[in-house]
Amino acid sequence: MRSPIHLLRLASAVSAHTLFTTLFVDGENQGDGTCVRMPKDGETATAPIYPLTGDDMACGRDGGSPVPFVCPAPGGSTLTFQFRIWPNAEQPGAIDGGHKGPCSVYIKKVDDMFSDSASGPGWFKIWEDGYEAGSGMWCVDTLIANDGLLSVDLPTGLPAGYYLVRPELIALHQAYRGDPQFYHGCAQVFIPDGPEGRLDIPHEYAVSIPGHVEEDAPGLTFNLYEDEHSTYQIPGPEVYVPESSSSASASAAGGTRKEQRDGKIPDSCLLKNGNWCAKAVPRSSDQKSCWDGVDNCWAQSDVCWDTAPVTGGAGCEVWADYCEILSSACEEGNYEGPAAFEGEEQFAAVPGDIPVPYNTFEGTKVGESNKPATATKAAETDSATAESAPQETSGSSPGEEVVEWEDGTGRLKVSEDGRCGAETGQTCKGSAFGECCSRKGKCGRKTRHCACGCQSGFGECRE
Ligand SMILES: [Cu+2]
Repeated sequence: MRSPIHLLRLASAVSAHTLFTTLFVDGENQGDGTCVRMPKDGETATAPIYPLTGDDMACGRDGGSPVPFVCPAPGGSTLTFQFRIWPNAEQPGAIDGGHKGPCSVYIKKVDDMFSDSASGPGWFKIWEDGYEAGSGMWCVDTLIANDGLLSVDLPTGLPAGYYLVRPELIALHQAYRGDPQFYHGCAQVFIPDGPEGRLDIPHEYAVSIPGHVEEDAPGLTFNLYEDEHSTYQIPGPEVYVPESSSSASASAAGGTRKEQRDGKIPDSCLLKNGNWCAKAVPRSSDQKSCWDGVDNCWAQSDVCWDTAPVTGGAGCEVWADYCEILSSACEEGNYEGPAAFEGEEQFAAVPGDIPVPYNTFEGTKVGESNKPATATKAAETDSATAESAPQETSGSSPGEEVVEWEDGTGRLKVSEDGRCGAETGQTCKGSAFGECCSRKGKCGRKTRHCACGCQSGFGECRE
């Protein structure tokens, strides 16, 4: 029953795990490691993160250390996270196919990106995907099919400011013996404008990390080889998507607008590698200033290599080539300088098309109706239109199937997939998922299901 082949493979290829390496904002590659907190030790960079109670649960190993850059990402923009088996992309691959399991995306607002702690309270989940019975795909299967790329829209209801965004994968192949494996990391983003007011997350959605999942949660002890996949429950809090207060014009009608002060990638940046930036070498006109320029160049090069993330130093090599050019010029007596920098930032090849955000478990996202931009965005990109439209439909169609029912007591089915409410015509009463139907239309037994917005027409409620 257990596949010994997989165990062997794990033993011989330690790197068959995965790491979140690269952020894309609205399809734009921010550069490997740029604005991403990553482990510093390349040997263990892709290994699962332990323990559940440790601070590394927040942003991964070394995730308590901020990186210098914070990437701008407007509310509602599409964030794409790339996961790689090989952090420096020396070989292709997202994660070993044996690592089946769910994915989630959490975010946390921070006042100060460089001093606030990533671990602790303030986190909430904006997206999740587990197992989809229709296609037989786990979220990790979809991730692999999308070449390691996972796209999620930032909510539109987030006030301007600094945020940590945390994609999380859980591999369940060893969960049955008490070893669910977490793979996660954090991107540092800045939202320049958003609705007025403080970010006020309803208590039932807010979590601390560590502490966002319970060790004995059904979704962490799940037996991938024996349990019915369609009964899988994603661990952690329910998804909460803050919506803009009124319509899409909320930001025009006031709202908050902030200037990014911290972590801006300088305009003077000639070249970037991870979170390092090259600055222009000072002008030179004689032998001494020429060689001073060369020294300046190599000093910057040292910093580039010292700070290169586990994704590599392709940019540092480009910079070193430039230093060589400057050095030859001085040697040849061409002291007027420096020569113009003509190198270019190096991007690892993106392994596939940027996928369209999809959402299996939240059939309709809160606030989606007042965001016609989503549809337009897909239609505008003509190359994307053909593939993306059907993909979106297939992703959400099982949840949107209209089950006929007349009233709250009429023809409700007992929930077979953990969903409940008017949209599905399913009740939690008598279901395997718990008797209460949450505000978001999911069956369960916890406070967030049985109180705070519990839907009494579709299951039990208690105060
Ligand atoms: Cu692994």
